[in-house]
Amino acid sequence: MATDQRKVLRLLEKPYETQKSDGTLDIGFPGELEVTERVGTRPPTTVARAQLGEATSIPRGKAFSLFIESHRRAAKDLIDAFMKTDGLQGLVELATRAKNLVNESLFVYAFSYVVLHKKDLHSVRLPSLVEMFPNKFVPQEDIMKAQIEANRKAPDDTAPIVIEYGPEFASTNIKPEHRVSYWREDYGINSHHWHWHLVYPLGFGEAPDRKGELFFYMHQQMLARYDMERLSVGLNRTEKLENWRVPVPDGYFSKLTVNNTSRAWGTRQDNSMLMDLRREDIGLEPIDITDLELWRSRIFDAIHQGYMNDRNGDKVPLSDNVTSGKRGIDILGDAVEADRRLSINSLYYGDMHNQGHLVIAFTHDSDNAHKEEMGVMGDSATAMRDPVFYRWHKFIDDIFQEYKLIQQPYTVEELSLPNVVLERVGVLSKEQPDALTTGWTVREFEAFRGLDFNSNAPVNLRITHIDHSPFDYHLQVRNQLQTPKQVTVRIFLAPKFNVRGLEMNFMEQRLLWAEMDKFTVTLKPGMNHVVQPSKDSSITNPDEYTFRDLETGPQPGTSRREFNFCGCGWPQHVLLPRGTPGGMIFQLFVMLTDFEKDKVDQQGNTGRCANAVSFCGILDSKFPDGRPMGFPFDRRNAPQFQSAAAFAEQLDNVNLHDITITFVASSLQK
Ligand code: CUO
Repeated sequence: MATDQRKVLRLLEKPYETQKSDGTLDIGFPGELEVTERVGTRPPTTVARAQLGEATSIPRGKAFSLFIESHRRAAKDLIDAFMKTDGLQGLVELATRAKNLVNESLFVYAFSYVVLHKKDLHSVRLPSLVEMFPNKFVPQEDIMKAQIEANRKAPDDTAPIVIEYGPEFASTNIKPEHRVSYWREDYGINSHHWHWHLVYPLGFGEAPDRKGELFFYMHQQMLARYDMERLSVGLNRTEKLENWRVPVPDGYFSKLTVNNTSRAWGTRQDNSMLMDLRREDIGLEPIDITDLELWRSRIFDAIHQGYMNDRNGDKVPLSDNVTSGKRGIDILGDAVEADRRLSINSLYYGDMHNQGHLVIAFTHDSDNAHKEEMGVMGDSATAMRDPVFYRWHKFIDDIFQEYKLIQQPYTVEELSLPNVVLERVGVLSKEQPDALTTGWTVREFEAFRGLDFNSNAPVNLRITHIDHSPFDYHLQVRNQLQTPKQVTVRIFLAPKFNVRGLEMNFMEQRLLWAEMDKFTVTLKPGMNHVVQPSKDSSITNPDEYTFRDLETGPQPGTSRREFNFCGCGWPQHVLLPRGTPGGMIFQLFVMLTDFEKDKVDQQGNTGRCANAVSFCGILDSKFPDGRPMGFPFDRRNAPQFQSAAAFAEQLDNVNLHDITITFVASSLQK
């Protein structure tokens, strides 16, 4: 591994330890704002308060939250300081000093952002978040046990200490919601969510293309997948959290810590009330439940009136049928999330989604009477563990759906593709047609780089998680033209039956369709057999890179897709819903569209971080599909399409096919 890369990666290790470099850097105590020290043979330098701006305003050891405006300003200032440095050497020097001064989670977030965006660092890949912050994934009790074992070890005993973590440790199964805790607490799902909010930051950096729309779509797709998982274990679909004046039935106890020692995340008892929030101690403006209600009402007014009011009082129409400028869903996404920099009028439409996260994260101590830390809903690396995350986001999604349902249904012309017939589709796994398998598997991470144990023995984290056997999609397509034809293949999956065992009409099934893959293929005249491996999905990452992977470097034969890995992307191991032990029937919906109409003009395209484009876009480039995200399920159906089956019956370019997913309640034989 190149020395430069090693220096950068070192800064992401041991986040809670005061940084020492080659034994010559002794930076004083955490929190010191002006320090003078010697780095190797270089002359003493000073980190001035002004250089880091507001970055030092968040105390070390406390939670850092992207949902808090003042924390976002701190992130912006730290990122600006890092981006302004001259060359790699300058960055490493400043970051080494800043690491001891700023909040640990803020540091890793800001430094990771810089790794993705600074030109000198394009060859550096980020290691797994699990290895940087094991405490955000594994209960404190298990980390403490490992610490005790490390303390007892003889200095020459270098046998690894293993921390086991898996679905059976997470909860009791007494409450129905616990049936899906293995999914909510999955390391890959939570680290994807952290990376997504790193790639799509609020309030700084160049605004990515269609950011508001992707905020809507990526979160809607995670809800679709969560509901598929719920149906797999016999639970109803997620109910939106829309009445904020009644108790929230499900509590949550993460058992995780904010730092590596004893500072616990806040917990939420069952049947807690949401309260007006008064936490000036962490830099929050006061928030009332009434504020949320007022913003909601203004946003719904805007949707029903068909326009939003900007700061000058001008009407900005909301429509998805735009030929230039932003689609309505994009404007709405920026206003609801809310990105104050991009919101059409943040004073009027407020900060709905972010403030909701915070109100929920502080139900247990809304006025700092107990001096408690926020709950996991405050951190994008942990929020998806809590059942209320999905109920809150279901409410947020409901706003977007209210808008989507007043858009004109797609016409037959928009949906069809003349002269191309999708004759057959199916999947093949281990030579079994249309029968897929899920089960448990084990992955090991090196945890010692994220922990501050004083031990010579490595500490490994052994996580049991859901996975599936790989499979291929097979498509039989007839191109009736005399010339080759480039098409976009769109593959979705949804359960065939609802929780009562009945087949669903289009509207009931609409929000359950999960995108599985989207790719471009050139059809030769006549019959074509298209094969696409599941591991190449447009939403997933290859397995996360660990520190060890990065040290050993890319393996021979590393694909372009793996090379492009930047952290954001749905984990490959949860690509499939779990299914049932007896085999659960799902429907595969495959649609071909005209690439000429879908394609997007990319200028100055770097093509970086392009492995999970449907969820994460391409870094510094346009979103590569010109259709509204979620097409064709983002709108209500035209009268002639009462079900997904009606699409397949009436359109030659669509095919619907039943497949079975069987959950083997044991180790998966891949
Ligand atoms: Cu991803 Cu609410 O946006 O967490």
